[in-house]
Formats: sequence, C-alpha cells, structure tokens
Amino acid sequence: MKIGVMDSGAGGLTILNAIHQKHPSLDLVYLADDAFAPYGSKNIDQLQDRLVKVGRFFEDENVCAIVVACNTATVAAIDTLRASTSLPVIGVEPAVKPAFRLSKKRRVAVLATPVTAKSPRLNQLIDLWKADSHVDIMSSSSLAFDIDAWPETEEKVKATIHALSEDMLAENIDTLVLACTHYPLVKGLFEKALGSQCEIIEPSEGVTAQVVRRLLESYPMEAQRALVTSSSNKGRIELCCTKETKSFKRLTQWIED
Ligand code: DGN
Repeated sequence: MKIGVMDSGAGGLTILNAIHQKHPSLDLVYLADDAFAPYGSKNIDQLQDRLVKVGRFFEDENVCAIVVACNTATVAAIDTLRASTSLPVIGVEPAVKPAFRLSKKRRVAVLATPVTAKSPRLNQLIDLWKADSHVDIMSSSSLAFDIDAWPETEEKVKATIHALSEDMLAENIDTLVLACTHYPLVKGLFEKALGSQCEIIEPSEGVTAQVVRRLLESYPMEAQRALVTSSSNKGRIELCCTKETKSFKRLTQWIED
C-alpha cells in the first residue's frame, strides 16, 4: 500500500520517518512543495488551491491515502482537499490535549506558523482542553523557512529559538507544543535553550496511529496484510519536491541512510 505524505518543505519528513519506523512495510511517497513555501505566509485561498493540486499529484501516484504532514495546510485547507478527492486524508493537529495533561505548572506554550497560530481550529482545540491552564500561543513567520534553508541559516535559527525560549522561560512555561512539523527537526536546540524542566511535545506518533486507523477502516483486508512486516515485505520510500533545495537533499540523505 502506498501512502502520500506532503509538507511545504522538509518538516513533514519527521512524520514520514515516524510512519516508516513503526510500519516499515508501507510504501511512502513524500512531496516537499518547496516551490510554494513558506505556506505559513500564504493566504487561505492560495493554500486551498495548492492543496487541491497536491491531491491530484498523489492521485496520479496511485496512493491509497494522503497525509497532510503540515499544521498550516491542515488548518487552512484540509476540508477543501477532502472535498476534492475520494482518498482518505489525514491531517496533523497540534498536540494540545497531551500538553495540558502533562503540564504540572499548568503553563503551556504552543509554537506555530502565523496561519496556524491565528486559526480558529487551534483556538477551538485550546478552549476544549485548557481548563484553568495558562497558554501562550506563539508564532514565527521565519523559523520553518529558515529550517528549510539550513545550514546557511543555522545562526538565524539558533537566535530565533533562543529569543522564543527566553520569552517562554520568563512566562514559566513547562510544556511546549511544537505545532509546525518543521520544528521537531531542531528539537535539540529547543531542549538546550529551555532546559530539562520543559517537556516538548510533537505529533508524529499520534499521526502515525491515525494513519493506521484510517487504513484499517478504509481498506480492512488489504491494510492488515500490508501492515505485516517481514523480510519479503519491505516498503519503498520515494522523495519528490517541487523545487530542489540543498536542505531537502541533505535531509533525504538522512532518510536514505
Ligand atoms: N511544516 C509546516 C507546518 O507544520 O505548519 C510549515 C509551513 C510553512 O511553510 N511555514
């Protein structure tokens, strides 16, 4: 079974990697839409049009499900994509529910792109789970883009993370939700800046479980067979991009090794 996974750039590789680690028998095709990045500064209409095109790409690839491994595209355009294809579409949602459960001080920060940070969906999720917790919704318009341009932007990425972390520490935050799939690629920098008292949460395990649930629902027999891992049942990973960047090349080597 072939699954399509997409993001504006390299961030969704964190989700692809989690799916592959847990279910190495699945075939995966990844699309990095670098030609249209950053998604975080596009408007909703542009993102919806683009996601319909991405959906067509995956239909031509004969995938049996699409994973939108991008918080920004999920909040802005997942309904439009679902309306334009008969394939199951799985999105990525900020892991706010586990964050509020984990936070001992009841002080949580959610870090996302501006589109995700402003989205009604994120705000609804927070209202649903926050109870009496304090929550800071923080955004960066440049961080995802700079992570894609790594290593040239290494110093800028470090400075952005340092400044964001200072604000979080000043607010006594003990749990941080990474609500952009690019950010787990630099999780180590957040850990260093925030120290061990702060838990950092990212969604790749939850998305992987949701992919499996949807496959079993939509293709019960085929999915059960495809999910069996054996030496004769090794999945293929295909990596595509709409514009080749150095960082994408570097990250794909990490997947291929
Ligand atoms: N990885 C995307 C997300 O999860 O929102 C980043 C979008 C962008 O291009 N800035």
